[in-house]
Amino acid sequence: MIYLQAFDVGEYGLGFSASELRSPEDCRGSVYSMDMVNHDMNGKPSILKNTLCIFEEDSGMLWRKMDPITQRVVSARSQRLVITFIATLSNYDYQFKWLFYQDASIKVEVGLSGIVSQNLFGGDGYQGPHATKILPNVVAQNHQHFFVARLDTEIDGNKNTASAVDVVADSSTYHIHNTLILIFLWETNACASCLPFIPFLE
Ligand SMILES: [Cu+2]
Repeated sequence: MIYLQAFDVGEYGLGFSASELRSPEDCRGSVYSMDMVNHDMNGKPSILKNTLCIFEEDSGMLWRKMDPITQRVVSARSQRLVITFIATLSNYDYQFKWLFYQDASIKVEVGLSGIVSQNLFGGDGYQGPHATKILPNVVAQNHQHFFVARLDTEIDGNKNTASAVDVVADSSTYHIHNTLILIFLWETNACASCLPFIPFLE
């Protein structure tokens, strides 16, 4: 196989690289472990033993309220459901966690740990902005990792509407950017800008 670029997920195969999970280091508490069904390089199904685990864990405070008059406090902890697997790709272990909360929010966490990616460097060695020299002829190149997830939830069927709520300045003249609830008819409508005061791109 020829690797054109270091697309870890697409070229190495994230599913192929799933590693067996071990409790309690990888998954804590009351753990439900599962095998994953994957496919091999020829498209044939293969079983990856004990590579997916499901468990619950504390995730901070769900809500709290103190009555200022009576000084009574009522609070509740949040439990989140974790579905996780770990893929070992060369020098890294990637942990993927899908997190389901009691307030109906869903999050994805991706974590990497391991050792730095290294290259040999000839001559007198490297001194420059593109890598860190870690031994006389060995460098760890500077690079980034990007993770992109696309959610197609289909909760309760396909008649759902995706929307976002944003707080914008009031104005006497109507403008789309003053709308508090934005309905997304197309995926591109959901693009958001990181710049302040420009809540959504059209
Ligand atoms: Cu890397």
